[in-house]
Amino acid sequence: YAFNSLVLLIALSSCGETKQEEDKADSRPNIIFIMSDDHAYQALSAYDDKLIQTPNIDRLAEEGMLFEHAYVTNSICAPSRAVILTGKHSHLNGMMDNSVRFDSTQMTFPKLLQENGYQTAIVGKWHLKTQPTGFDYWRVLPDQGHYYNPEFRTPEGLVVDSGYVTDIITDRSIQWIKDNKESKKPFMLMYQHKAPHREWSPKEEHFRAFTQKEFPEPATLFDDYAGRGTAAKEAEMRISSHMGVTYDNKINPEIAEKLGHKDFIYWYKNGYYEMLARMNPSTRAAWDEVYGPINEEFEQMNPQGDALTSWKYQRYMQDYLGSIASVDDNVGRLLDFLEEEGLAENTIVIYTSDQGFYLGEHGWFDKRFMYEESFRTPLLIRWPGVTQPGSVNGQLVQNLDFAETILEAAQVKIPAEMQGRSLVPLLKGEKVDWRKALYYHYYEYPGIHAVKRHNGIRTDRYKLIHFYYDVDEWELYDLEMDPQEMNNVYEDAAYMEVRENMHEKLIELMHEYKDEVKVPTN
Ligand code: SGN
Ligand code: CA
Repeated sequence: YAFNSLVLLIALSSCGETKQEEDKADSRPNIIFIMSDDHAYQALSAYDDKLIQTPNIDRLAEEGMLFEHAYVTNSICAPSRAVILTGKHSHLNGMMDNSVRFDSTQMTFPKLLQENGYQTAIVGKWHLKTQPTGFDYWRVLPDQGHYYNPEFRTPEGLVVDSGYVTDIITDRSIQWIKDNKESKKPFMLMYQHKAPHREWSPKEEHFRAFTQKEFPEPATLFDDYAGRGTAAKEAEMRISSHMGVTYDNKINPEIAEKLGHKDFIYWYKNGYYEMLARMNPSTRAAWDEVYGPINEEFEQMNPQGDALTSWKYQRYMQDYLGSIASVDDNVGRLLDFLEEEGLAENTIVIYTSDQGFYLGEHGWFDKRFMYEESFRTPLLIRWPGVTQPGSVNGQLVQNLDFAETILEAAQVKIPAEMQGRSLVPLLKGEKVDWRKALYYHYYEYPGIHAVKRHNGIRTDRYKLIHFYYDVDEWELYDLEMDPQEMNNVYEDAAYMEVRENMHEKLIELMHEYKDEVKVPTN
């Protein structure tokens, strides 16, 4: 049997690659998949320009398509990455939460591209613990990685690159494209940033500008969670009480301790010192110059209560947005490079994030919930000659669709076991019958930030969520009447029909996606 399959393999590969075909350049498009970590659509000016201008990332919207309703399936890092690689929901790819080790023997889209004549690479955030497979080149951050002078995992072992992480990931990506320029194969690069993940550390050239800005507070910064269930009330991701003034807001632990802030007793204190210890002397000097006066002012003002929350929100936004400024600079650098090398025309560029993020909405930071800010994610795709520049798509799409999209664009057969749907028809501007509801399932509980397990569905107008495990609570939102999701209408008599309908749809989708968790019907 082994002998026969070997013969078959030789026969297949020799008929696939005749001498003539080898010489002919492959005209299939190159693909660059850009993903940042925790980049909220509220902080990307193609979506919303009240917080920051991101002119370089916006070019992808101006020259391509912006998806208004792009979502994830499980709003957390490693699970999102596994969904993207496999085109399957978490319960089937096995990566239910951040603690799992990704089964890298399973089928992924990079492996399929590699088998079908693409050169493949991944540079930057990986987070799946096991060694990357399906890549000709890989250089990834261990676990979450660091902002300053970060280590990278490589086939040769751990190495340290000096500089700021977002610049380094870009340099290495550009270098890989240059090194393979002579190849006749098209390439697929996963260019994945650490930024703007917590602890939101900017590059020194962005320290000053962002710390001098003041940002508008979201309407729900002081949400009291009335009108929602236990899950929202018990989540530990409030700016007021779970964000630390040291590690998160960059106040020296000695000052924090003197003023009676409690977060110095947690590991946050060490996180703060570790962050400083990683900086070069010049970065540290720039840091002291800008963050020193912030510390002095904080000590003098000693804000309390709501004033402290407002102060923390400003500090949070200054650093979070400052770290996005480098992502934007570097995306610009990569796009310019593609143009200079004559590669832009035949390269599909995708920009997304592993999930959305709370920028003070509902008083929160972090993600995890099926509420819009973390469920939604930015998605911009530029495909010259195929996608109409400046187009906007309003269909319900999901990161579950990325593998299928990339495979179709690369003219590689989409395996039947993948659960998403290729976005290629949408990118071509074709009118197609599209899905009417999205399925979501989050599992990491008990765990950091204490967001309870939940699953649910979203249609264009309604959202039904079931929180389970140590509770059994349902929430229903009318997104047209209540876009901020402040008011659960599950028990509202006026919504009984909608509620029944949503329950039916949820069960349908669970069957369709083979998710067998036992969910009571109501
Ligand atoms: C770290 C962060 C959390 C964050 C998780 C997951 N804490 O644990 O705030 O939710 O990562 O993020 S930190 O203090 O270490 O920054 S994820 O994007 O990898 O899912
Ligand atoms: Ca993330």
